[in-house]
Amino acid sequence: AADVDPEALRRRALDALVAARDRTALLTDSVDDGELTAQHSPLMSPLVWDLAHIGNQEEQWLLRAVGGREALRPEIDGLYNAFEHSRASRPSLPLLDPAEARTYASDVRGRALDLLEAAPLHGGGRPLERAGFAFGMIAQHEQQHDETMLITHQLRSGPAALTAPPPPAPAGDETLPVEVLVPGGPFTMGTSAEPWALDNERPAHEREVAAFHLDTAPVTCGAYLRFVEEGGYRDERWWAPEGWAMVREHALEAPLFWRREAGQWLRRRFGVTEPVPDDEPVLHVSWYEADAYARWAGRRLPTESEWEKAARHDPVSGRSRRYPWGDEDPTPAHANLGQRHLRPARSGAYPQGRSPSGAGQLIGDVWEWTSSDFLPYPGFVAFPYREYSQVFFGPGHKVLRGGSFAVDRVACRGTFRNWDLPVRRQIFSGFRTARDA
Ligand code: AVJ
Ligand code: FE
Repeated sequence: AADVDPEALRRRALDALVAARDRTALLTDSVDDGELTAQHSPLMSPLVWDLAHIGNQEEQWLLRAVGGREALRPEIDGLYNAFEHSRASRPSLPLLDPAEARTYASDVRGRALDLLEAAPLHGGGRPLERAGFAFGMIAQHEQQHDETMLITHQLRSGPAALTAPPPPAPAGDETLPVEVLVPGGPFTMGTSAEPWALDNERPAHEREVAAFHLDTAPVTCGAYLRFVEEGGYRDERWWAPEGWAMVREHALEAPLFWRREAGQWLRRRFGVTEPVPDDEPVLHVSWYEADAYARWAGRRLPTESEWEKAARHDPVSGRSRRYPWGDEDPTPAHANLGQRHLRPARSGAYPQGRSPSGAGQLIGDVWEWTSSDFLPYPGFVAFPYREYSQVFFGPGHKVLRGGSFAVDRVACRGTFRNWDLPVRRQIFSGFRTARDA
């Protein structure tokens, strides 16, 4: 499945780095300098922090670790270390200004591309360099911050700075079953083969998963609205204790960015207020809200292993695919990825992206909360740094799967794991529900 030819890998790395930088430019050139340095939400960094942090990570891993170069600006490392300063405190740091941040990031990039041109990219060598891993990791890192910056765009007030065409409509007059059956038995979870898989996706290992039913599509705004209107946010029965405390403390009554006006539910989406669409996956719900909805519906969230089995297991061959549709990299016909659209597609879209079980939209559209805590797989080894995954393992973080419309394909695959606090709602999060067979 994976390219091993060094020239193909070099091209793949170059394309991924260029695509990430084009997207970073779109996100940071679409607002003025005042907006780049402003704090749009205490939950987020100023955009100019993400920009220089992208350059700083690239410098540390490509120029210094791979290339053995001296630091270009050693004095700024601390400013852009996410563990030294909280997001809320970042605007008061002596950050590079927008022009300096752009110059720094492009200076680093020029040197990184020189390194890529000369990199051996063979199968041997140091693990960081094997199959261009460091280049792939840095492209994924930049794309992850591009998603973070898109969240900041969603949180900012004022008129829209970004526009995009709507995603494709569902295929014709097809009526999909509400749920699909995933047969019981073992499957291979995680990967040891995917060259740019991050440490937490490794290694491949066998898991036993009993038969279960899974929603064909993510839960829609229309379905979620019934939970809202039938008093879901006022009934303690549906909520985990911490979730109920969150609902009471913040007087929650609907997903983030929704409001009710003159008997109609509206939502704000990238600077535009519009009616809540009925058949689009619900977005901006916390794990607690997803968990409460599932209980109200008489169902539950899928476990992370269930999600991955539904997305990857091929019952004919018995092997796990890279994606629901097979091993082929995502194209625009498979999934809503890469910020090509600024919203999830309606339920039933992307028929070419379905899994063998018939589940759709597992990749792209909305991140899907699972019931599982973020934990290491058996045989996990932190690589190349403990702060990517290891320091987050434990019951405090819940796993999200599948990627959203805001995730680039380089950072999305059947094995990819994301995680966040169960109270988070500004992320592009939705969910689907399951039940035992
Ligand atoms: C994997 C999305 C949780 O954004 O906090 C970026 C990715 N790690 N820089 C995050 C990450 C370091 C991470 N998530
Ligand atoms: Fe980062």
